[in-house]
Amino acid sequence: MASKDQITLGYWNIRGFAEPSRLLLHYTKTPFTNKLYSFGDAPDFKREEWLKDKNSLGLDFPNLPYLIDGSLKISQAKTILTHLGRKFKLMGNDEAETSIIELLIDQSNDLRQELNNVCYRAINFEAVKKKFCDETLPIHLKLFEDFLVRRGKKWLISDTLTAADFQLFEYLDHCWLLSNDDWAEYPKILAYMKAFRELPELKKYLEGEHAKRPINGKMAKFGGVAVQHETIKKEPPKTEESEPAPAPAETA
Ligand SMILES: N[C@@H](CCC(=O)N[C@@H](CS)C(=O)NCC(=O)O)C(=O)O
Repeated sequence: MASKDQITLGYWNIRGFAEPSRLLLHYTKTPFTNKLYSFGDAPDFKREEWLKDKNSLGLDFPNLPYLIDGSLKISQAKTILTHLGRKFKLMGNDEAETSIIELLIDQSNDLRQELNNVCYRAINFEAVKKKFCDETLPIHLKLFEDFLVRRGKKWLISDTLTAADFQLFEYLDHCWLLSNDDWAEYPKILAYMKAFRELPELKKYLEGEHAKRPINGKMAKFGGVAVQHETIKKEPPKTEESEPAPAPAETA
């Protein structure tokens, strides 16, 4: 097995764009150095820790996340994920499957970018969040729900995981944490996320380190501190016996 020194994944001390690759590395039980950079405190959120390293790592395009895999040094989150996908044979069994996996990685990335606009760029956060949850998110969820129904597999492509699953799960989870809806209209997605959470290879990581790490930087309007699944408010399914919903968790 490779030593911890073979692979270094560098990123902010958040889930953000690096977590799909971290999940893949944990799933494949790959030892790696999880290099975490911290932001300074408000109001400046200084990036000194990263800036000290930025131009001395030998990256052609210095950015976070980055991956050092032996002599290979790359940035760009999707490139890192597909590199790891190829390395661990998680990019499908033929060209067509690989293309669909890449499509799914791009599609779920689009969703994350929309979420970023809400979390980092919204001026009127509550209004922008409402528009995202009422209009944008349902469009994405319906597309993924229909895809899962059409394919009829346990995971996106087949009954074994591919690189796309690590990213889709992660970015759906970011949206789930923000959303107040129970997603009852998307039963396949709910089953998919539940099955992912229960993967024996990932359960411990998901319930430990992963759950404690915020999804966003601390300057974000949402997700800058870790939000626990158990405490975030979800509208309960509407049944006569429904209990009142718990109080919302404190967020960023
Ligand atoms: N397209 C790049 C975007 C990378 C990016 O925006 N990185 C942010 C964090 S998510 C950053 O702080 N980069 C460090 C820098 O700009 O120096 C990717 O997907 O990896």
